[in-house]
Amino acid sequence: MMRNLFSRSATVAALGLGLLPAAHAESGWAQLNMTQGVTAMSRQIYGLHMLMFWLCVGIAVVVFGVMAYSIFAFRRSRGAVADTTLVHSTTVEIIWTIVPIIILVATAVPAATTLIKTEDLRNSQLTIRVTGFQWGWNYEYLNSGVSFFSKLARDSDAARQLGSGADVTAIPHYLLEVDHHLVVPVDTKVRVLVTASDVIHSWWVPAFGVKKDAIPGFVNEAWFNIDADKAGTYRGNCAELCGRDHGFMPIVVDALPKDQFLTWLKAKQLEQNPPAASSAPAAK
Ligand SMILES: [Cu+2]
Repeated sequence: MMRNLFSRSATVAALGLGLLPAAHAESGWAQLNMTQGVTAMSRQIYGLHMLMFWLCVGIAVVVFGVMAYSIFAFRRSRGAVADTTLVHSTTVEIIWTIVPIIILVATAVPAATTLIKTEDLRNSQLTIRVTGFQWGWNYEYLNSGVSFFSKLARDSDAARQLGSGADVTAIPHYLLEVDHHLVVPVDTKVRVLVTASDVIHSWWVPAFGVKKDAIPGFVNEAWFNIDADKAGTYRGNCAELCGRDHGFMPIVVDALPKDQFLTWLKAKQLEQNPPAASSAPAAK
């Protein structure tokens, strides 16, 4: 079980929320943990999370261990008398000030390093503008003339209506499917410019280690670079309480090998900008 918790499995745990088909989901205790994701960055974030987790476990074991031992071994029924030698002891106060400072500084270093890396948008190879709205997402591939809306899939939308009587377990990826998937290449540094057109939303794809607020009037930036061998479909959600239908604006990303992505992009360009209206070369 514990081994599962740290398995290097490439699939996405999705926090046990069933964000992926059962065949790809983590099993056992791993479902309770944060996902390791499919990017180097998400794994670094996971590593940081585990470091902090074990540090907290260590501190908890020591603190509660000493506490439990003291309560048991020095109980009143055994005639224990309170020891006052450590009351207002300068030495003790210095120690319990210094030790937490050391722990905080020691954890601040990896935390700051990781945070800075998540903000390093240099050398990105593809930029997509993500605009949240009530209730969906708009994706625009900058400088390519391709943009589209992505909204909750029709079968999910119909089933969620009050009194629909639909068997939601029969709907694949209920509330986690959209009509138009975002398509990105693997092994490419993809920059997302995240904004919103009405209220605050948040673009969250756990497998990419990306959760960025989409704020009207602001453009936030994030990036991800999916492992070359991790092509697949990844799911996320709006992570900001944005109103009535907050729970109904999922995110679905298809990660394709580079050549397939370029083929998709070309087809999309032709579809959205027919040759008559643009200088795009005709499809072979
Ligand atoms: Cu939202």
